[in-house]
Amino acid sequence: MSTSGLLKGKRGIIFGVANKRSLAWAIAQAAHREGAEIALTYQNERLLENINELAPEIGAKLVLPCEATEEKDLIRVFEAVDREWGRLDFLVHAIAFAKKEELEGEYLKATADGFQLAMNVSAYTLTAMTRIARPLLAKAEKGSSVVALTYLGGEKVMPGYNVMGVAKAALDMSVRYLANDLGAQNIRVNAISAGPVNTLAARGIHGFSEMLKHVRDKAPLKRNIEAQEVGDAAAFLLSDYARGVTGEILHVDAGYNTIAW
Ligand code: 0WE
Repeated sequence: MSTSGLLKGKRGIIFGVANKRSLAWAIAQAAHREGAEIALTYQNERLLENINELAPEIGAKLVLPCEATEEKDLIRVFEAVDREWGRLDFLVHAIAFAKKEELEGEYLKATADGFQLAMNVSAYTLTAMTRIARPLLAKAEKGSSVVALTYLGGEKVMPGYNVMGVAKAALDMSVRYLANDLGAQNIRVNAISAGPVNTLAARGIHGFSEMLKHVRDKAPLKRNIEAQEVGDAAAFLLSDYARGVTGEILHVDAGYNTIAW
């Protein structure tokens, strides 16, 4: 049940829950705790089993398949939301993909195909889904909130992040341009730049444990972050407490982004 109820009476959709370690799931749990009603999407049959286990934990009744790069899927999802709710108070984008071979070695070796795939999945989908959701987001009486997940590798060079870094740079600028387009309708658009967390998205990434240790040693808070801290920050951005915040990249990274050495 809701304790402080930051999101009481709000209805939102979250894209990108793959399993219980997903940052999207931490956001879903925080939003549920704060009293929101939540819809979830899952990418494919492979992830349906996970979602079917997780959705009941947060009382999510609307659980929809969605390949976010397919406009017809996005249209179908927001038609379903329109039928069920007739409006949308928030939308969370927690989707990224690059080919594994693009996430190691030199950026220079990026192929056109690999570059375009990372850009399309990790950056363009935010613009596409926000455009399609716009009429629903505009119906929220106290304004609505879009939150995306980004990473420091889109601001500064991180070895191996490569095409994902270029895609996150595009995502960050998309957040600002979308915020500017939608501000007049009281639709806010922000991103959370999370520090590294051991999720499915981090699995098999070369040198990831060393990176966790480096951040733990160097970050002002002298520790790594937990998924729950991303969930709590998202709850703020999705809430009316953040009503004056848009086009912002909020770093939830134990302060790591502020240090040069
Ligand atoms: O955004 C990310 C990773 C997103 C991601 C992860 C994978 C792994 C499996 C995108 N595509 C794929 N493709 C796969 O096949 N992060 C912020 C986590 C991450 O990824 C890195 C990092 C960090 C941190 C890659 C290289 C260096 C650091």
